[in-house]
Amino acid sequence: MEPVDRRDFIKTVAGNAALAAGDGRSALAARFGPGFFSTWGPGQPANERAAEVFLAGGSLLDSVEKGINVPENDPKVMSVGYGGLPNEAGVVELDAAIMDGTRHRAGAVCALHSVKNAISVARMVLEKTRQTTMAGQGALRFAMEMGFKPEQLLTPESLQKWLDWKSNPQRKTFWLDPEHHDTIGMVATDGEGHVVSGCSTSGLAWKIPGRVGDSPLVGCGVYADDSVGAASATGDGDAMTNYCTSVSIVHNMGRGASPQDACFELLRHMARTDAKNKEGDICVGAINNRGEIGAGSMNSTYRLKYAFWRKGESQLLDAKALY
Ligand code: SD4
Repeated sequence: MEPVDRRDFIKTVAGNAALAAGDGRSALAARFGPGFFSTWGPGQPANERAAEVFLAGGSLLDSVEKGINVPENDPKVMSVGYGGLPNEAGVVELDAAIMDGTRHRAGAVCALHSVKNAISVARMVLEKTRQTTMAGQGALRFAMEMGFKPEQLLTPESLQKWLDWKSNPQRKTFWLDPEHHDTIGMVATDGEGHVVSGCSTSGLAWKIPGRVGDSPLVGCGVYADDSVGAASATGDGDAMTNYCTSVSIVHNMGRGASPQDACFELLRHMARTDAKNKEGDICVGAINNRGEIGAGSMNSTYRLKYAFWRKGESQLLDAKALY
């Protein structure tokens, strides 16, 4: 499928088609090629890193994990990892999950503090345990056991923003800031029918401590099934969790919808069941096991930008909005 909208097309070269096609994988891979889709602007360097890892022979899971590490490590991305805006109490609490469409299994961490690469801790949950989701202090303890080092995730900038918020008597105790929606949701295929979904976020700025959003929840922020495809979501996790967005989109695709139609079907369902959702910050993206992609925003006020990498072409595009 062609990307849904070519306005704001930004093209950078991060390899070339020959590289993608000539990496020794199957003829099918050469035809469709691997594809990496990520939410928001910081998704573009994340895709490029994921593609680099993949083309160097890494697994799709490695590629998605390493790609997501890019915004996690970037202090300028204020809703993921290091430099992410903190909760009400000034603590950066991270949510992340990664799902393998072949094993139909995920690893996830919720409300993890002091470790910036939440997606890598989630990957360890997937690879080293028989559990799926770990939260809070237990997740931190697990991360320490896995060799992650604790560090301060507040940067001078995010600390200052929190102090400004804290000292404002009119402050909202819980709010969505469209400026700071950079949560990375990445869906990817190897071009041979394997799909992975990953998501990492510091969640909503100034959230109530302990709050868990949609990002680390299997079926909400991530879902991947090699027999169909993969999906992810970004925006108001409290609204989206109630609709199990990612699994709904994958099931829509399973019933024959294109990734684009599958995203819009979910958005329409949310709008039908609760009219307030029409004004909601709700964005989704999907890829099927043939490498076709789709992306949708509920409305044009909060419109998703998404990054897509295929055959050495790295693009940043606007998703279509339903309203
Ligand atoms: C959350 N869905 O914690 C996340 C926030 C997000 O872009 O996606 N921001 O609700």
